[in-house]
Amino acid sequence: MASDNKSGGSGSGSGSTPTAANGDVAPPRKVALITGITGQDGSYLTEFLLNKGYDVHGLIRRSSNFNTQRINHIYIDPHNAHKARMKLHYADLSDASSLRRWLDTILPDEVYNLAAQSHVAVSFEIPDYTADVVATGALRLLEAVRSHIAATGRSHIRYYQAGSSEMFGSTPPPQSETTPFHPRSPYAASKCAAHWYTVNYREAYGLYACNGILFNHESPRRGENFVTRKITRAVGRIKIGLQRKLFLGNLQASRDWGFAGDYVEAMWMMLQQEKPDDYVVATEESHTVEEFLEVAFGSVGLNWRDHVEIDKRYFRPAEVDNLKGDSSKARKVLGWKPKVGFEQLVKMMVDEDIELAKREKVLVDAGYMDAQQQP
Ligand code: NDP
Ligand code: GDR
Repeated sequence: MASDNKSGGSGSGSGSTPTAANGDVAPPRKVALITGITGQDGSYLTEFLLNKGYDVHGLIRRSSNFNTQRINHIYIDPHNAHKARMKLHYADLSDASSLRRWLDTILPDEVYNLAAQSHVAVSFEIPDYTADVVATGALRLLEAVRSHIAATGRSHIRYYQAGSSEMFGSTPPPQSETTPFHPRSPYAASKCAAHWYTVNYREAYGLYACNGILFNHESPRRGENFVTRKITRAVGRIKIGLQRKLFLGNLQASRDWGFAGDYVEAMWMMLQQEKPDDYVVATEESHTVEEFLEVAFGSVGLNWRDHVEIDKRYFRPAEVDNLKGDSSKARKVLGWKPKVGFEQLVKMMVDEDIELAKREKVLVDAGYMDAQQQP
């Protein structure tokens, strides 16, 4: 995919108007704008919205390597204008002018703010940058939406903010919409700021803006330095003979892990309600990292204790010990519930990573890749 094809594509305006098979003119398609479209959730949300008949515009940031691996399978060259319903544009949450410009060009009906420096441990290393993107970035986008509405009168726009269970931090479970926040990292504190900016824009300007407070959600597309994917990648590579050891930090932390594909549906559901509100999205089941290891290694007949070593480097200056959501409001009001359970999720990830490791092995055996190389 050439980078020239990604940038500068003009927006489709307020949704292109498809013609039905019988010649009738169908209502214009809804238009969604997604920040963080190249991330795990962005890729699932794009698939979900395209299936719902939306035109999807994604903001991507410039990087020295292509960063669109997770959406390449749904990308159609914009020169095929009648077929391409996902379009990509360069922007950055640290660049307010780019956000306003694309809003004015794309004229979205729904805006999903998924972009973030989303790694908790890394946020201790780059706290200033994390706050700029996660907290102030959300404020920049809210302000761009507010000023876009003021200039155009397009007050029907709806905004989704990707909030996190990390905001609860050290407050004990079960955590619901009424549980006090006690963030334990620069990332979590920044997400709290973004949460309150969103509430404030709703109260101050009447913006239709929702906070989704999502607990951990994983998939075969999860970034490889989050613990679940780090484990399933290692299981695949160990099983196929490409790796022997896996170095991890705190195995006693508990997380409420769900499947990302289920969670993006909840984001969309929030924006379809009559009134904007905030919702916790969770499976209501919690497991330790050690339990994840048991199931993941056990699923391919391996004993994790033979392979895992503890490395202090992966411990955090402040840990979040125990997260378990109470998502009764989302279940009642939105009618949402998770479809994929814990064991099914782990198996899905292990199965995909075994296949990936097999492909890597072909490259290693052919001399195209070093076995030690972690792609
Ligand atoms: P990822 O880390 O997979 O994706 C983050 C996305 O943000 C990527 O597309 C990344 O681009 C983009 N991004 C990073 N910095 C910037 C920037 N300065 N400007 C524009 N884009 C940027 O995260 P997930 O998909 O897992 O999560 C989506 C959102 O939900 C995040 O906000 C995350 O904090 C939040 N969240 C995630 C949960 C989870 O369990 N997954 C749970 C709760 C909240 P690039 O591809 O170039 O890196
Ligand atoms: P988390 O996810 O911090 O919950 O944030 P992560 O997978 O990074 O950590 C979960 C738990 O595992 C422990 N852990 C390790 N973590 C990593 N990354 N690497 C290790 O080697 C390791 N060993 C043990 C951690 O200490 C932690 O307790 C994710 C992100 O997606 C956030 O963006 C999101 O907001 C929250 O989930 C909800």
